[in-house]
Amino acid sequence: MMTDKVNLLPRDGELYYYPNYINEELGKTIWEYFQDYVEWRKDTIRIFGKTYPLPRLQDFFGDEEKLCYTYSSIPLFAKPWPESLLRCKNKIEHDFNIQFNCALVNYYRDGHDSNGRHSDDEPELGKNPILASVSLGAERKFRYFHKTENALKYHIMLRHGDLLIMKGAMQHHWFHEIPKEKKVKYPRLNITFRRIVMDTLNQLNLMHSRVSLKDKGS
Ligand SMILES: O=C(O)CCC(=O)C(=O)O
Repeated sequence: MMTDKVNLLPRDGELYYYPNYINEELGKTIWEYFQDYVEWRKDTIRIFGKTYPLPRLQDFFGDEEKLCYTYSSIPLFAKPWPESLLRCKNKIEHDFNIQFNCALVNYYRDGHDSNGRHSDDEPELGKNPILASVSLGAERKFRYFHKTENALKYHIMLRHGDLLIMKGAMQHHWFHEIPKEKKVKYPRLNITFRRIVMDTLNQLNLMHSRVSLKDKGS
């Protein structure tokens, strides 16, 4: 299925677009689950020494609680999969022959919410991570920029049911973002399925515990 698509990146990575990939029934089930969801995390970010609420709601789900994903210095421990996300994960795994063990869910309440320029290059995702990103709800702009070639900047409009697959060296060489679009009045849900490499996570945890033992003078 992946081979019949054109790579949207001219170089240094791979990005594939599957419009309308999620069927009406599955999209509706996921959407309704998160409309009633009240356990969103209340995370903050620090910009130039000041603390602000994250400009979106988010939560993190996965195969086991010890899966921890550290994103913008925020440690996220996995909650158990809601049934609808598991169905969605199984479908993508089957269609693309890939395996995921967790997903970050972002909820953009309206066009004032956003996701700043970043790449998903955390060490626990391994060297060239594959991410499957599902969009539901309001249409929003997904911008992507090459990290060193300023002329290489593009965008794609993501609509209800669309899927993006990011892979290869994309996270090393490209940033992506969801900019604010103040005219957007409706919410949007985004789910990025990921695979945390357990060996790397264990090594990172070991390093962290050594550092904190040193801090305590042990
Ligand atoms: O909302 C999106 O489409 C992008 C989400 C994203 O960049 C992320 O979760 O890292």
